[in-house]
Amino acid sequence: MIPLTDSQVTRDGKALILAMDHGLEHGPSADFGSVPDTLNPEKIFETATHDAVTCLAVQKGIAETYYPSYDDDVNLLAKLNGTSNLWTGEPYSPQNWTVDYAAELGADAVGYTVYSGSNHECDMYEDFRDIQERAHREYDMPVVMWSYPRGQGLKNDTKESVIAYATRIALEIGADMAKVKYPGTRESMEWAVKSAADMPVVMSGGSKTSDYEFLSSVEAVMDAGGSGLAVGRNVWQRDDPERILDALEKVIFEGATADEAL
Ligand code: FBP
Repeated sequence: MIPLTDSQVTRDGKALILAMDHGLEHGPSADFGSVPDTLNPEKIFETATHDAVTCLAVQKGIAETYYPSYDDDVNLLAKLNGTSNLWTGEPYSPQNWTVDYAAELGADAVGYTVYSGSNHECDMYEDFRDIQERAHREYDMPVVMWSYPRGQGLKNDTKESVIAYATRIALEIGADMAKVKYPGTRESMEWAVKSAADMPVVMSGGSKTSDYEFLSSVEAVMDAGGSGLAVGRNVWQRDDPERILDALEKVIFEGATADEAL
């Protein structure tokens, strides 16, 4: 495991990863319809220059075109795989670019989604093995796993035992950080963090909620020993992303409560 206590993915061992791969994962109408300005990736890169953001997770086409103008101000997390929701089979997320190409574009870290529990689990573990070994051996580059158990055999993909399993899988197959869905309570998150031993765990933002509800879940994650957040819609679907980033900075890096941060 590559220690992330002081890296370009984290600040003081904590992370606020801004994610913007939703155009691929969900399509523009689903996530950008209410905020059409954000269709232009430039807008997200501007948002990612906020001090609170430790790195920006994007797909290859976006990194190739927009990252060169921001490489001094933004750390790049290359999200190497991704799938559209036009795919209706068992969950699978194909690799769209290589570790080598991500490194060439200046990536500081790579990200990979693994759907444990899917009928394609074996293929995804093999894909993950190759990228993890290449990232570690050749580039000393951390690998963040979007660890999302899902598939036809899984009824509830956010229950405590599933999220703890998700963090443990990430640890055991070699991730340096796991990004998991919030299991709903501080106690459940604590179990997920413990299950990951020394590997940092961050919460996945999810669909947009109220300021208070969102910040309270981030507060609970930090109280549970989590290392921060990887978030998309709960930041850039807001009218004022700066304001929520100011508040997140207080909760994640300064230990404030949701009430104090607001
Ligand atoms: P959000 O904070 O908007 O949920 O983004 C995090 C993320 O993991 C994105 O990287 C990805 O596009 C999306 O969630 C996938 O969500 P799902 O697979 O649940 O539809």
